[in-house]
Amino acid sequence: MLRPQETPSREHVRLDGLWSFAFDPGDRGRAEEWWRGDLPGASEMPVPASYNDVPATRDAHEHVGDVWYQRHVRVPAGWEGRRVVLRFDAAAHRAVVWWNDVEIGRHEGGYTPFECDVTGHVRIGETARVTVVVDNRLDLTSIPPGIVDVLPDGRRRQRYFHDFFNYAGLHRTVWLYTTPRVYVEDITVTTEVDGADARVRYRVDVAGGQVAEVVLTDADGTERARAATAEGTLEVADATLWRPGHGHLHRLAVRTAGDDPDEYVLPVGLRDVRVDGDRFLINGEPFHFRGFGKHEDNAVRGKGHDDVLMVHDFALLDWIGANSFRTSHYPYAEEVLEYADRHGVVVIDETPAVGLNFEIAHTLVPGDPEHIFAAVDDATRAAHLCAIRELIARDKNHPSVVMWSIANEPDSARPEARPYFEPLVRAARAADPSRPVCFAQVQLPPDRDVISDLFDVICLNRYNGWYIDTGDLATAERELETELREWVRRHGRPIIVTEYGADAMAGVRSVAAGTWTEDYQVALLETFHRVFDRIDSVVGEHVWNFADFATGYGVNRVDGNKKGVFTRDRRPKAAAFALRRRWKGTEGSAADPVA
Ligand code: GCB
Repeated sequence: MLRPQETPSREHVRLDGLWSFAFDPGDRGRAEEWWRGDLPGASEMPVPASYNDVPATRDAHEHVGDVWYQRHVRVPAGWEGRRVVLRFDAAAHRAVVWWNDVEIGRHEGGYTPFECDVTGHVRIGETARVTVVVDNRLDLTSIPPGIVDVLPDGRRRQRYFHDFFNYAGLHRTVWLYTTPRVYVEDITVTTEVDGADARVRYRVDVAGGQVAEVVLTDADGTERARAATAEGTLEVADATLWRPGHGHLHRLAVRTAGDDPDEYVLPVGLRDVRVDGDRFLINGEPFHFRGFGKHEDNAVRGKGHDDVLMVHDFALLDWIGANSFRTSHYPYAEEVLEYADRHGVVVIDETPAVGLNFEIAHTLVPGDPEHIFAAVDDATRAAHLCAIRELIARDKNHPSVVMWSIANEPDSARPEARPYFEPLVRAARAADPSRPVCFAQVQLPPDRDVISDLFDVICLNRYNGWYIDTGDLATAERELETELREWVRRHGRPIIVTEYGADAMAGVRSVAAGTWTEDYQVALLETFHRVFDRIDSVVGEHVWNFADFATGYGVNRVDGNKKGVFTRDRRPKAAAFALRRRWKGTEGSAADPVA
């Protein structure tokens, strides 16, 4: 799915800003058809943002159910005769959209975009009313799954099996954009590197017409290859490659035939990715992942995309010497991937399939099913499949994305996990044969896991010294090493430790390095690093987490999860300097933090 852009044939208007907004705790809106007029009792709500923490009430923070957004839109006069599209980059988690009185689209899945073609509804020059209802409920058919309890007093309470707050709303940009009637619907590129040369295989889908030309240029605008077919291979001799740390981008300009041609320009990074034995290769060279599992999370705006925070986070990744991150536990805003493309940051791109596991959450589920796969059904599977396909459809052309993670910590000990995951892995490979596929595995030894052999890379989330052998790093070190060696012996594939870490309250220090201190966090990370450095097959270390983040309430959470090496407002803890020392070889010092 192509992201809106401005070209000679395309224009767009961002519908960000303050929208009219109403909570609907009594579920009246759909019955009373609120889209037909002004929202009753409306307040104002910024877009993009999570709505939860903006109004400063507990009810807003904990709202479960529908909320309504509305605004008026004027379609520019110059768009007469064009195709007009309303696009939502994200609506968490289910949305229905109306253009004046007419329903124009609905979508499920809170982290991928959807579009509504409004060409037939638009009257140029008139002002239209756009209304969106967004439902944040997670149930056993949604990805991620959850359960909504209805309490004796009639209130709803949302439970889920993952460890981050269920922020909701219009988290990303809303666009109104135009194309010609014959338009470039999609472009798919895969790239291969062959010594100094590169190859771009491309396919262009044109709605209602033909491709006129496809031109590949270098970053400085020099033409490198050209074709006039919808599908083909472009050879680039002596190519400047996209590589980690060097986000060199070519441009693939596509033009359709006819007297009203559409033009679209896709950034393309020439690189390839391969797993060979226990190595992860980018352009044929072994790559070692250094970085984090992150979250889209910040004070007040929740999961609302924010360029300021994004650029700052990338600056901190650079400062600390990270070369990669995982979009735990859902697809991030496309701006993030585009930034990673431009700056050579490597990404493991994850679906929102987090919490397919009752063993971790230890929660009571209605009907008392024995395990998650006894509780989910075909609808859940379909939602998971859809989440995989939508992720790949959106992100397939980003050179920064080197691997798909199709789930985080599912219950991979259950025999039922295998028939559940087999078709999903097949679907991911069918949607993109060019990238490895993985999932992040919860603390289970190789003899208890029934699905890891289906995947290309062994990705392990490990909490030795924290949830296991709490406070005992000597035992943690021994057991981690024993377990990793067993993975190497059984699977012989590359291993990335996709999570390891300890909660640390910023400012709590101790010479005894007890749990929750900054000192224990440093000691735990160093323990893991000693083990990694003794095992060649470990090709990646992603600390959990980049920054502290909001979670639901819990007796082991103090105002959220504190495993960040930065605080929620991005101040470094001691661990940040320790990581910088390891990853950059520079003495990180508080007195000289930007050196
Ligand atoms: C995990 C999860 C992550 C949690 C983390 C923790 O294994 O993948 O979502 O936040 O542990 O801190 O408990």
